[in-house]
Amino acid sequence: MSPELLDSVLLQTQIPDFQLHASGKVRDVYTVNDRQLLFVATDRISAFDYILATGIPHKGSVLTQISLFWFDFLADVVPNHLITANVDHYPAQARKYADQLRGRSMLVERAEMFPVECVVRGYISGSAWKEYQASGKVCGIQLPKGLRESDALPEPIFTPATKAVTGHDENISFDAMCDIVGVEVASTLRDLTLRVYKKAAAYARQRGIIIADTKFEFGRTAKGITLADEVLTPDSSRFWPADKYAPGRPQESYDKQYVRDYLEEIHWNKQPPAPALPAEVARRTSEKYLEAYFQLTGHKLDV
Ligand code: Q0Q
Repeated sequence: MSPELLDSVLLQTQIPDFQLHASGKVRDVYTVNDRQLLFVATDRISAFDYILATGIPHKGSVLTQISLFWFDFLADVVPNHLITANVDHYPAQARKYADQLRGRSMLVERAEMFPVECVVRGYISGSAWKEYQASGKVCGIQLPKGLRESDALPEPIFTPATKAVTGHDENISFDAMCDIVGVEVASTLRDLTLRVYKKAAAYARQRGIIIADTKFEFGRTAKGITLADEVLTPDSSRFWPADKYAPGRPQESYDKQYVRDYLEEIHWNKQPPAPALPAEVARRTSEKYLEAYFQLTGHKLDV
């Protein structure tokens, strides 16, 4: 990988003017004022719940631009928390950090976040597959017998989760969700989650990408129940290349397969410290993210 490309990788944000509001594996959220937050997507990549030592060039920009695409595409279904992603329109104190923010950040409206992950599944995979094998159900929902791993479900299902202290999502039943947010909000979140997923998944499928499942976060703002966080990115969803789809086994990841294959190759024990990646694996993974953006939107990302 060229030195310039390596230099363009952002692993750690440095925005001392603002207090860090939250930090995830890939994204950092800063408090701008009592009404606004600044979301910055770094180029960090995680595998098996560990952040790897090597960043992926342009990953944060691709994830941010994919969220922006979906916010616009879904605006007729649900309001969202985006104020602007144009750094020139950020508050002056934020514009100082344009070199860390351009293309990979969003100024968003602060919302009262609901403490539930709104997960929707069009295909059975991951933790849902394990739950189905054990009980024939997922989140208390009885599924047809005889499903194979990665099979499409007869209808997408809403499978909410809460974030356990370990940071792992814990699947809960709809009734348990009602106990947390109330029946009316739970019903509205389920309805919105399913409508948003169906519209997005149908579009993505036409573009050759299966969105097998995804996770939405909602909050309450003056606009009412509002779609927040990142939306339908390869980090918050399972993206499968449609032309390689074959039920009965786990599917290749659209974006992380090179990384997973490499970690298998070196027999990483999935314990810290997470390994670095060869430059070639980072470069090819970067290309997959740029390809995902092009395949979804029909536009090449200007990087
Ligand atoms: C908010 N998060 C998630 C997170 C670490 C994202 C805070 N509009 C909002 C949002 C949003 N989105 C949040 N709070 C108030 N208003 C979302 C869990 C955590 C990194 C990225 N944290």
